[in-house]
Amino acid sequence: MKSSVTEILGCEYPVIQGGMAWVAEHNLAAAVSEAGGFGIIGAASAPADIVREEIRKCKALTDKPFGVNVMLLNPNADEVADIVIEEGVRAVTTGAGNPAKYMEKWKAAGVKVIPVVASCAMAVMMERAGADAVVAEGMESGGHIGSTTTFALLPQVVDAVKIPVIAAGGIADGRGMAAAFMLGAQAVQMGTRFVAAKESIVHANYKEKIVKAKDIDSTVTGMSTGHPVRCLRNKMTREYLKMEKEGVELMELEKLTLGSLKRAVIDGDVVTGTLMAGQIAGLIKSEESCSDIIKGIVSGCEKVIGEYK
Ligand code: TUI
Repeated sequence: MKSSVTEILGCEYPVIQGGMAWVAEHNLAAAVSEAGGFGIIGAASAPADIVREEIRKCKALTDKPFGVNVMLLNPNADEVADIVIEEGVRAVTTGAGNPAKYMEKWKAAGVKVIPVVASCAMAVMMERAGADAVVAEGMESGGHIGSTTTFALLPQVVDAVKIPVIAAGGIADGRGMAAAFMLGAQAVQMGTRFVAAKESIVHANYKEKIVKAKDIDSTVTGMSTGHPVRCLRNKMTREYLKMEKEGVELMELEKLTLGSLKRAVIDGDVVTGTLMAGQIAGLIKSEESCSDIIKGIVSGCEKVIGEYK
């Protein structure tokens, strides 16, 4: 299953793994790339030397191309931007900001640049700055989100730019992938589905929360702070939302979330940890290998498109 995006990324299937903080480490990225998708190491807020180590560990596990997600709120983003060049990484995706200041040097080094956008305006800006493709990410996604749904955002971004568009948010099976293609996407990016993958290092408690989640089990914290984050409802989100409603100061709110993603991912603290996940969590019923996930979504997509024809 080829598309303009598999050409850009050098992978077999148009299935990209989201660059999730703490979750998207070398084992997951390598497993996704080995399975024919495109794995991504999430640099998130990691120190730059850790990101370099992660890239090297990933190279040791796979000869296939993989990428790095540069989270633009990371104070180390400048250093990470250079490391991806030094390590010859095939592609970068970016999140939570505008990567324009890195674009020229990434392009000059031959790194493919795929910013994640949540609006047409940002997509157009990124195309003008030289992006090879964009990920149009709907608010169904887990983690830091924009305000438009995938179903509304995707066709508008597809019409706004000439570069390929990758759909993200609310996609976890072949039907979702087929729907994204119908709306003009050239590939899909999935996060939550890969959090629950066998090769994902995420704590079993967190994976269980995703597998047991229902359609309405996610919520969005931080609407008032300008950093909305979608995660599964738990004690932490209840306290956060209560404090947010009361107009508690940002510093107080941040105390609740400091280290809370690591607590969930590594320690399995599903009570006070942040369980970032998308609205599609309710569709995920079991822990599967990356290979089974990718084969399943691709064959499911082909089946749906075949029936449609
Ligand atoms: O980046 C993400 N998802 C993330 S980043 C993250 S780490 C974090 N944790 C807590 C608070 C903030 C970050 C967890 N999940 N997705 C891509 C994405 N990018 N979604 C939305 C955006 C975005 C937002 C604003 C892209 C550009 C943008 O532009 C603002 C500007 O600079 O004009």
